[in-house]
Amino acid sequence: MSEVTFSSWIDRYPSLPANQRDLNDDFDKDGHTNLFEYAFEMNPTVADQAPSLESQMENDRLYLTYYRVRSDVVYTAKTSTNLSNWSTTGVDQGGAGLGEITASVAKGEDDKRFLHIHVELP
Ligand SMILES: [Ca+2]
Repeated sequence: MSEVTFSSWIDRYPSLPANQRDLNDDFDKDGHTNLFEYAFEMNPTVADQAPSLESQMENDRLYLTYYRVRSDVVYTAKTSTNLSNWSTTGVDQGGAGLGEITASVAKGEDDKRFLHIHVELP
């Protein structure tokens, strides 16, 4: 079984122009970089919807459930109270490995609390 890599994945889309094949390109202008589309098994040539992330607040704790697809991608849940400064402080990453992962963070004393998934290819 051969491992899928970013470059083998992007090669599945021959219609992507040569200058739109890097990690940070967004050929379909859907706001998702090619890396993000790779990490969440989206289509980089079609402006598709964001992956299904399920969030819920329970007992003053915010939970975010998502699916880790790629073994070479590092998925990190980060939290913010203002959507501009993000950190992993206090975030429970929900475990290692692939598959369904639920990250969570305590709401704390702040009025607002956000969680998102940051992806990178080391
Ligand atoms: Ca895109």
